[in-house]
Amino acid sequence: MNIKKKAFITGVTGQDGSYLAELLVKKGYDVVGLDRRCSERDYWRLGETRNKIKIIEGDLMEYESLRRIIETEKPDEIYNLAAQSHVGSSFKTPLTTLDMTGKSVWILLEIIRAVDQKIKIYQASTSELFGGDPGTEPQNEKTPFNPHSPYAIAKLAAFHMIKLYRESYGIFACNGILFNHESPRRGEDFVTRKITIAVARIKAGKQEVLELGNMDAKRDWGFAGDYVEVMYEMLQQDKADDYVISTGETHTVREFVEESFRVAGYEIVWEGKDEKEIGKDKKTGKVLVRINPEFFRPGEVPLLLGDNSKAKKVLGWTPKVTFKKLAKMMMEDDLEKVEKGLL
Ligand code: NAP
Ligand code: F7E
Repeated sequence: MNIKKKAFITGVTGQDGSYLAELLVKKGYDVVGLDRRCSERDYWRLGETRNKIKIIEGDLMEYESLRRIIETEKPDEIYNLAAQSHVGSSFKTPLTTLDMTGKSVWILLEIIRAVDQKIKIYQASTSELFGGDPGTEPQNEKTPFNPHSPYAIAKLAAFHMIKLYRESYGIFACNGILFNHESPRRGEDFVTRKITIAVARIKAGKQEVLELGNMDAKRDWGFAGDYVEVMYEMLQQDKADDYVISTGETHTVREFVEESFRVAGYEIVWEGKDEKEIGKDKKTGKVLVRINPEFFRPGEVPLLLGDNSKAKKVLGWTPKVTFKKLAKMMMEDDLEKVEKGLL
């Protein structure tokens, strides 16, 4: 008789949580998701999957209630995806970020240690640990860390706690050092989704212009649907370890803007420099993109580019969706949402 495995996902209402829940349900898991109370929740990311999983109210910062959930549900695997995940916001709320993104991992590890050391845990670590110093790319598992934001510092502490509990207590704990990954379910204040929503609204005449911060920043953008597969794979190995997950391609924010407008039928021409830079519609000369210094960050990560050879070799994983396909997928989805009056 096959005994069903059970997974507990924190952050199940977020981008990655929704794709992971879908994947694990397909694989025959019982899935339990943690959901913090909010004033209105429509579970739009989860869609049909909402009815196939169990949602339990709780909060990352509540030791006792998290412990009760884990003692009662007895999961085989925990996927810790919940966090204050916005780098820009972490400069505005550094202490909350330290708690939600860093300390919460201590809490979970302590619960595993107390309740059942056989529970495996996946930690949503990040390429932000590298800080993107020029000359260190492509970044892999051996690249030195140099975090440049309260978010990255909190994630760095979490990274080391995972490693420490693995090495000290033998807990099956893995860090997935994931580079940026996006999708039509991406939060609206991350740059890719902010761009695709704005382009779709501009095309529909609902918005005049797209305002951005640093367009020179380079990111290695992949698709969230591809990346959740590798979270699962990490926990199925004989040995717990840490892996860089990336596409191996890097592009500027400006290139993502150009590509998104291209999918929507525009060609953007650039004029001016730094804060004066503008993007115009080649056909009409209308300004569609400009810089708003409000979106600059006190600390920036200029260039991320990942070397995923270890994940390829050990986990047999390769990303299916790369830059152009990703921009097209997101752009087409937001064009449709705007057409339906959803944005
Ligand atoms: P996301 O869409 O922002 O989702 C974050 C999730 O965490 C949401 O479900 C959120 O709940 C939940 N959460 C936040 N604080 C909580 C609390 N105190 N108690 C319970 N739940 C809480 O993030 P994502 O893009 O899916 O990323 C998933 C994880 O991977 C995050 O840890 C992120 O830092 C990390 N990561 C992401 C990327 C990327 O490019 N996407 C790359 C590397 C690492 P609400 O719905 O209530 O807000
Ligand atoms: O910014 C620049 C910004 O907020 C990307 C998170 O999932 O990936 C994500 O962090 C770049 C930065 O993502 C705007 O300055 C310009 O250089 O989309 P983002 P992020 O900071 O890279 C990592 C791997 C994570 O772990 C995080 O959880 O774009 N940028 N103008 C802008 N960014 C935003 N958000 N808004 C702008 O208007």
